[in-house]
Amino acid sequence: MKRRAGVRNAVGKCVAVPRRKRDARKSLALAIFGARPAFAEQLHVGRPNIGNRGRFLARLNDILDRRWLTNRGQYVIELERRIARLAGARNCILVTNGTIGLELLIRALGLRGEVIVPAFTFVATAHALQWQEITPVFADIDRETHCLDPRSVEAAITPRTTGIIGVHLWGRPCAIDELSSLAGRHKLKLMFDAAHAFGCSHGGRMIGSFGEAEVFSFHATKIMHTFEGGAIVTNNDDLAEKLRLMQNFGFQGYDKVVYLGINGKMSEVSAAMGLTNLESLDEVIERNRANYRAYAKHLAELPGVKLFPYDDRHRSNYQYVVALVGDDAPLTRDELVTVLHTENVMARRYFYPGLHRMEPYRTYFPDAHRLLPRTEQVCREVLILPTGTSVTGNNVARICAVIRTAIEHAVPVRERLLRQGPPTP
Ligand code: T4K
Repeated sequence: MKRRAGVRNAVGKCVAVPRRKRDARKSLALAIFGARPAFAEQLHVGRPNIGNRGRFLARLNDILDRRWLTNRGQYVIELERRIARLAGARNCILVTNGTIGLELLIRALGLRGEVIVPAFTFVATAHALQWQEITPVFADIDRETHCLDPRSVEAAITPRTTGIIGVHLWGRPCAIDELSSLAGRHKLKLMFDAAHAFGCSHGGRMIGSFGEAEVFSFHATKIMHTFEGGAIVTNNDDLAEKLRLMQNFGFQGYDKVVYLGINGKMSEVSAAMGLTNLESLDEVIERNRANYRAYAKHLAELPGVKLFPYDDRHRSNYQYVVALVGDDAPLTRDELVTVLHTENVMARRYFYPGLHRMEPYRTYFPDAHRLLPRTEQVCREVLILPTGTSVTGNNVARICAVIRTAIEHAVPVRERLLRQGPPTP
């Protein structure tokens, strides 16, 4: 009896692969078969964008000449002013990094007990709560936006709930209107982790002015960076004043401490990098958009693989190129990651395996996955591909050629990977 031609996909279903492609292993130009890797050097997700080097160095010299290095110097003040304007918020408080920004805001808002967050986010969102002995309660996400599903949030509310942290994942705004009315009805504080969403909008309004406050990350890998850094933006002047004191040990003047505070200040050198990067933000977004379009073109009509869509009603920074490798794809996401890494394309599985499967949350909530079916699904599918100013259109074409070759020759590729042993990631 003739055997069916194909490979088993992620859910064990047989997916057809054309005969011509199944028998082509000898001519396959993939590094897993011994060919030269597609890239001589590793191509990373999150390679920092560097703005005008000359302007940064001039600012650096000025800082050294003036010997004012930190404690809200003129570059920090100037960057705060520009970010507040860009984000459409009255106040901006620059901080050491996004995680400290989240921690400060959580404390300044007086959150305690339980706070609802997605499990599909970077671990800092939950750690910022747990670090302060507040329990993060995981709600499921929407399959289309990868952000909190308001129905799942509502189902997670208990008498101990004091707040909700929405995350604008990949820079795509979460369900801001629904979450706002939910928070209003249940008298909960609503804040946003906007680490990915600098330069993005929700309808006609920039991300930065929603909820009680929003927090950006300016880590080196972000579209706009200050080496390490972050910002809290808010229209609430009292909250801003409190945050400013808390980030500087609680000092009000030289000798008077009025709050329990920490050191969450940004240095002048970081602010100088931020100002320099801000000047080229539009060019960086344009490059990201062009790369996104190139990926969309080159990956079109590939079985089981599609790009996470950005909603045209909102402005986006296109900082993440998110490919979704479905259960119907001839290769799994993890198999593709191994193929790409062998080609020196360091694709990432953000935010696998989901916070509910990481410590300490895995131990605290061993059954959480039962309540998070869409998080589980998306964690299996997401493949982040390199973009940014160090990635050219030719690079994108070559990365996509690797993916296409692997998918179209799934049978020999899988056989080879099985012989090779467990995947690298
Ligand atoms: N909330 C959300 C939703 C977040 O995504 C983040 C951070 C936060 C909160 C917290 O904000 P911060 O406290 O970090 O400001 C990276 C970043 O470290 C992290 O900031 C970011 N999210 C997350 C999505 O990505 P990793 O573990 O992937 O970083 P890493 O060091 O592996 O960098 C990625 C790649 O970038 C590397 O393989 C190489 C390349 N790279 C990296 C650095 C630092 C460079 O080429 N040059 C560099 O200087 O987490």
